[in-house]
Amino acid sequence: MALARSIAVLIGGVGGAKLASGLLDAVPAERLAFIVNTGDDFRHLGLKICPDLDTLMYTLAGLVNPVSGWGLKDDSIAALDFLAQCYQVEPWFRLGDKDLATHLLRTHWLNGGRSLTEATACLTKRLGIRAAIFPMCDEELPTIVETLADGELGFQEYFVKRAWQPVVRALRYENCERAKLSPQVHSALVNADIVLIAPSNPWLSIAPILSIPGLRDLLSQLMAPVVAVTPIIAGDAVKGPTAKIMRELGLDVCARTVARFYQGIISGFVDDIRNDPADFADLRSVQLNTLMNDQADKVALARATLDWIGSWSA
Ligand code: FO1
Repeated sequence: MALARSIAVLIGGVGGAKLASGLLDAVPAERLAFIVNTGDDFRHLGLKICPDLDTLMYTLAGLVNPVSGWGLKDDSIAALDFLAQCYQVEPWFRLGDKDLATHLLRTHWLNGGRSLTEATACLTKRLGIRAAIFPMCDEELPTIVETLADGELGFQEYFVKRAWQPVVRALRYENCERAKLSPQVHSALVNADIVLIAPSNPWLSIAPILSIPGLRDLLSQLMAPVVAVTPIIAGDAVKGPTAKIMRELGLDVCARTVARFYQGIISGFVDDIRNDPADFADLRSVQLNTLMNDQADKVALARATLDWIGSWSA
């Protein structure tokens, strides 16, 4: 029965968190382990900010801002306004007042010697989240965006400050050769009955995770099905720069390109019903509604994906 299986999910930002929310309604929380991109992390005003970890934490805790998909609902920006008005600090990265509490506590714990894995476990426990949330690694592994006209940009400078407008020439996952697979991530993967790759941006959110030495090999050797869900629907991304980046990297904006990107590590691919039926070579594939407009869509996609994978062994 699909519902009793252990599921590990490689995941990035807002798009991935939607599927995570569906999975939480479809599977007992204790069976879920999320392995989260930290390539977007940075230090800002002395605080350690982990956007993808926080987006997932807030989503699973039912606290996320439903409009933006990141940050907290019912938050204010009095601190940011005061910084701008009194201290002339440009408020380009919107940190809400309540959200600041998370960054303060995490930074305090990291400064006190806890690892990011430990700090994340403490935060999630206190937020009442029963699913496991692991940063992809404990080392800092910042994504660097090489742009055509503006040189190298840090991820948030590219994504937020420059509103992902600079043309991308290449992406680098700095320090990746020094990153280590944590025991928690290793154990979540080897004990999973199913590994999912969320419909997150493959180049910005999933590639940093895959750049950790040993992770690709581990995934390719697992007996469990490894299944990716398309982030491309009808030639475009639902939100964010996935399609734009694909074009800038000279790639065809279609689900097959994404499946090819995961070649060697996935055994199945969930395509969208709106996409032209494609030949995914030796991969198992299915077309489902991957557009998640509301909670019912999220749960339906989670259930249909797990049922489809469950049917492989029937
Ligand atoms: N995204 C924005 O587009 N603008 C922001 O000002 C912004 C602030 C922010 C603060 C905390 C946080 O956890 C996330 C925040 N994000 C913001 C989202 C985030 O930077 C991106 O969505 C991800 O890094 C991409 O996955």
